[in-house]
Amino acid sequence: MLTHRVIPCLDTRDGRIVKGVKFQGLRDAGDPAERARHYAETGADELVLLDVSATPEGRGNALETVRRVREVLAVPLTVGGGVRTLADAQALLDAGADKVGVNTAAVRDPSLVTRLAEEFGSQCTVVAVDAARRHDGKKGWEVVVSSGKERTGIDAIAWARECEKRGAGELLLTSWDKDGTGEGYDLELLRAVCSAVRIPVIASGGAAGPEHLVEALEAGASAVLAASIFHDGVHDIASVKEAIAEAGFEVRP
Ligand code: 0VR
Repeated sequence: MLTHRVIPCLDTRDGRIVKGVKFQGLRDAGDPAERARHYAETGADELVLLDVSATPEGRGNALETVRRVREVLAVPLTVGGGVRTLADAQALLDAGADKVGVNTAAVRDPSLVTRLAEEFGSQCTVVAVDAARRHDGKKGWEVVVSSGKERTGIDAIAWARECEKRGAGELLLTSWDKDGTGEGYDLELLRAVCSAVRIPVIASGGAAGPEHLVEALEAGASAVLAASIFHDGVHDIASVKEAIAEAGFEVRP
């Protein structure tokens, strides 16, 4: 049984950590390198750095942020946000990322997943899938892109399967509905995706306490990502890992 990973997420805009609800109302939540060091020292298994700057200027210092976080981090670092080309990915890997996350650009051009996996390897290729429950009573979830601003109508389960087929090494599955709400992960979405693919699925969006992370692992996630609870200091990584171990899951102490 593979060890389950606890992964804090640093959403950053213009070089600062931000946090909102359903990707909106972003408030300042501190300095990326400072928080990264704290998370690494208190047991984070990996870190995700997600640049959500909307403007090219904001994106300008993303590489600098990666370098600063890399300096203080010994655990694997996944970086996403605005990656559109192999060159974008190469720049992030050169700056110190171990894996690159793609989201909107891959939905627009799915061949990007194939090309990233072929060029850098599946282990470097993470596809972030943001999924929202369908409207007007329809069942299932659709893929949302551009920080949740655009509903694509694409079935999220089918998209997850296509990413696996194209060589994605793992999926970072965020529930748009649950993001930042503290209501817990969308467990139905998790169960549906985890039974549709064989590659690792990282649960994301909604965690407010250790019990939520345990539920996500029970739903089949290989790893659990959280932002709000760790940034707000409501729970620390050690207490979350204790709960996961008590629930009978393998976790790095
Ligand atoms: P919580 O643990 O619920 O705070 O959220 C974890 C995870 O959903 C977020 O850190 C991250 O995936 C939210 N993503 C995006 C965004 C946040 C702001 C703007 C855009 C995006 O496009 O994913």
